Amino acid sequence: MNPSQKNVESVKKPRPEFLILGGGIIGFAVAKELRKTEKEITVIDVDKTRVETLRQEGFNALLGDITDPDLYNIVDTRNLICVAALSSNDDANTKAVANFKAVVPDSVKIISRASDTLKKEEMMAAGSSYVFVPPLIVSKTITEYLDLIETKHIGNRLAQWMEEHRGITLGIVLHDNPDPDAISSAYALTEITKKFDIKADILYDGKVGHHENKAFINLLAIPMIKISGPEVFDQYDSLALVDNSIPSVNNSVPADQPIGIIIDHHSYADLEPSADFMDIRTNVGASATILTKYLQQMDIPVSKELATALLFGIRTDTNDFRRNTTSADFAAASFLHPLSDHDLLTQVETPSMSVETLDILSEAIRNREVYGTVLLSNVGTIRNRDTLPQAADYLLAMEGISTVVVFGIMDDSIYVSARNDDIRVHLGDVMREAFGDNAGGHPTAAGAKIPLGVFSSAKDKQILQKLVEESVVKRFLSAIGVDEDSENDL
Ligand SMILES: [Mn+2]
Repeated sequence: MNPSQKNVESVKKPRPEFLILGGGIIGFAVAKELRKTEKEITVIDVDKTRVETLRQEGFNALLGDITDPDLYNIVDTRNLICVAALSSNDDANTKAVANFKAVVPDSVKIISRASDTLKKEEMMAAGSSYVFVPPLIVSKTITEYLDLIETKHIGNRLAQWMEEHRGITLGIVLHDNPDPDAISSAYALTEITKKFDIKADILYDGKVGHHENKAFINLLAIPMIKISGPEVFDQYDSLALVDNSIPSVNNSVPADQPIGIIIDHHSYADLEPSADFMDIRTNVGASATILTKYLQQMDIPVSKELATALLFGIRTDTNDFRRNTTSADFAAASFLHPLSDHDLLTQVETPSMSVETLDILSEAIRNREVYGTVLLSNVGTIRNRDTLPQAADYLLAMEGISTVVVFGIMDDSIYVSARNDDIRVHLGDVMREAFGDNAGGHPTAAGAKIPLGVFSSAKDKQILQKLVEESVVKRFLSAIGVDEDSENDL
């Protein structure tokens, strides 16, 4: 053997950008994925066979105990960007995190894997800047997929019912004295029935009381038939109940009348709804939200009038997103907003919410970033700073959110508006800590006006937006004590 080839490992240490500690299932998978980006990777594992396998796969692999405090000596750490402790052993990972934290500069990020949230906290305390918990990631992915399957399944079942009843006549019955949610939902259902050559009429009893509701029906020209007596129902092959579920309860349908379709979001104590097809989701704020989902799933074109009607339905039933609002309602509203006729909306409603505020709210919903229970949203350039606190108010109604920060740029300043309903936090103090003398406020409502001076060198508008966003988000999260890496989807 050529003497110069002896001890070749001790002469030339690997100089990784990414150091992976633990070459098991996850370490191996991560290394494989990173290799695609042509990064320098070294994997360290205590198991000889594993190291051998990794080498056969073409990886730089070293034998070593990841809990060894001198481990960093076996690699050249000059190019190091990240150390990832990915073994299946929580305690070993925690030790490795602490060991590396003590020797590498702060610029090197240490991340790790934990089997539960308790271990996650230990690792964070040891110096890990990002800890992932595989069971949580897996369950989240699966739940999202199951959600998708469920909505698809229900959509398919409605389509199937319609297919089986192709060509019939359908009476869509609203509850007595119908409101915009019931009316818009029925309107959406008639659009769906058209696809299946089903001729549907919207039937109602009682009065359309509120002048807003009258304006709504007239402006959108929704055809509705007032029920003249029980014989009306005999004219239809089948009946649907929308925004209500039980024959004879809050409607004039005879109690023993068979029902084809029920779509509703109310619950009825001990009364048991019954129909061929039923979709009752008591966890959403409006029937219009459910119908909007159907339109999306079934690829039914949504006209300006229909979008406007449904949006108005969701808004009135949730009292402008203040009552029983879930992320499904926000998602539906966000889908409908760009399709709807804003002038028409202003004509219909008493201006409890200006079109401008609705624009900003829609933008805020789209751009939201959620960290734990904190929601932040950059709405970009604004024309009226009063729209920010209004948007923040509405977003605070979202499930699981206790603090909202909405911000935007006007003239030469960044305007920040914050709202919260967490009594443990004094928002005014948090805002002052984040933005200094530019901010102030009360425990549950606060604001800031920050001069753009610091960013004025950024000529490009997009770069400016990005800088503002990063700065506001960072400062606020740090002041309120929330980890920036804890971003989640909502
Ligand atoms: Mn309703």
